[in-house]
Amino acid sequence: MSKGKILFGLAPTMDPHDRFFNCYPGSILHAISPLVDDIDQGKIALEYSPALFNARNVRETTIDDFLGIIDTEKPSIVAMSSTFDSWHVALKLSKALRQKRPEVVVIHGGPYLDEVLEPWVRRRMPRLDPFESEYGSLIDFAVAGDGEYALRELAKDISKIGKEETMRKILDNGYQNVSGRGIISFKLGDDTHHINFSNPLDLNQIPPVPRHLLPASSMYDFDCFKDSKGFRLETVTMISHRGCKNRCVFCSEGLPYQQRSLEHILAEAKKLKEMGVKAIFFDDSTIQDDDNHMRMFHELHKLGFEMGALTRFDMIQDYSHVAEMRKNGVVYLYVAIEQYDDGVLSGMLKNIHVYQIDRGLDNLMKAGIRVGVSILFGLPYETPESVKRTLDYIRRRVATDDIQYVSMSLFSYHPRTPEGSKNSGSVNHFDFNNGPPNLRYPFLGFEEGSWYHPDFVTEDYARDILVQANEMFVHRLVRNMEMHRGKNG
Ligand code: B12
Ligand code: SF4
Repeated sequence: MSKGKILFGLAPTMDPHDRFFNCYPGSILHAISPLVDDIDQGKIALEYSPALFNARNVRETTIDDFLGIIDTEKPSIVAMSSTFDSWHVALKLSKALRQKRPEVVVIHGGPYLDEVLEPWVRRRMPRLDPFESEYGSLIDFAVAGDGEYALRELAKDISKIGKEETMRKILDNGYQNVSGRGIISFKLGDDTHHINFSNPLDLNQIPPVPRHLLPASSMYDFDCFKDSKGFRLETVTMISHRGCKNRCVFCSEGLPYQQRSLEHILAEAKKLKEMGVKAIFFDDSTIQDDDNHMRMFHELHKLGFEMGALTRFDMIQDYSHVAEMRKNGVVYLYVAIEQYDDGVLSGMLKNIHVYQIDRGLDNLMKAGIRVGVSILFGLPYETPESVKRTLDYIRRRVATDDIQYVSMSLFSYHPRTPEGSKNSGSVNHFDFNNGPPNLRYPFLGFEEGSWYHPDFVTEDYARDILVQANEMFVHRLVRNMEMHRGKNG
């Protein structure tokens, strides 16, 4: 009997615009790393397709392209990740797959599916429910939460005992020892089951993400690391921990916080060096959440890497700390301003004040660290003054070259955030059932602009901000990334 084959993918977003720097499909690569490692070591009688389905944005040909890969690769299992609006696309892809090859077992996971599987979301937005569509079950298994070991067990069992026996095994408590915390959902007969697993997950046991599934060109997606001649450096992203110790009201990240050891990170970095990687961007929400961050920068710099990371302004108040980061190879930091207004910052529970934004930016300038910032409009507590103050502030700091990149978002409701879940009772108001309601100008001039915003964020309101931002700092907006491309970008 021939071995089964698994195809991995990240469902593309419906937003047609450029992305901030890269398209690294982090979620799916993290989720599959133990499975790929076991397959590589011959521990699981399954092969994986070398073709990762990772289209940047939805196009007219997306479904055909996907089915084309299915025809060529003939997988027996498809494992797919969804971030944000891509869940709507994921459902369409699954439906097309069901119609063409109903025997293929479909497993889904990812940050947006976690939101869709919230019980109140399933109740209120039935069209998002993958198990109860008008075409029946569009997928076979959904995994919310930590995906890596649940996915490995699912793939192993499905290829060995088949889909239905795997479902029965899960119902018979066969998955109680799976590492990590999450929920496996599936439909057997007429009943949909949601089975919890909750065990420690040791990040230091997880093999490095299988970057060999990415094309070499993905290393040239980062504009913030360039050599002296303006060529982009070979760059990858990494994470040093998971979760965020803060709880801003609009954001879906949060606890539990988990940490990788320095040894585990360095072991991965040494392999990256052998692959010719020269720069690392840390995707962690706030790099200083990791108590070991400075030692990590130091050791990675000794290996020859340049680095960039995400941080918060309250974490860069001490100049000697910022200067030490620079000395240890940090050349770029991405920091959220959101709005340059204490009232708005307090409303979103950001725990940051404008004087910290000033001091933090000054410290970065003095230390010689390049800066990207994010700004966020459409918040329920913003005022015309706070919007103007924010745009003026960015204009001033762009003019003096203090800020290189500006990512401009519209506040969007996400079901799992404190602000999003407040709306759990207001039926039809935020009807995520129907996909992005604002897939058009001017909303698409913003990150997450196509999604659900408060009512006052009308077309005129968004256009006014977009026009001003374009007049003031068009060349720095990441939505206009084409203007920034390095020589080999
Ligand atoms: C890298 C990244 C990207 C990359 C790649 C996308 C991706 N998902 O990999 C790019 C740059 C393309 C991107 C774009 C966007 N992103 Co993004 N991104 C991230 C980031 C920084 C890291 C993702 C990651 O590697 N996490 C680490 C892994 C370990 O965690 P994880 O992603 O949750 O994956 C685990 C589980 O979800 C599960 N799992 C994941 N996939 C699968 C698949 C299967 C089959 C199974 C079983 C399990 C499983 O297992 C994994 C391991 O435990 C996160 C923030 C963060 N720190 O997580 C935001 C984040 C995922 N992005 C977010 C958003 C909003 C966006 C954009 C809308 C931004 C924009 N305006 O353009 C777009 C949308 C893209 C799309 N496809 O729809 C939000 C998602 C909110 C939500 N709940 O949906 C996040 C959480 C950031 C935030 N707090 O706002 N992003
Ligand atoms: S916005 Fe940033 S600091 Fe706030 S909770 Fe989200 S990841 Fe953490």
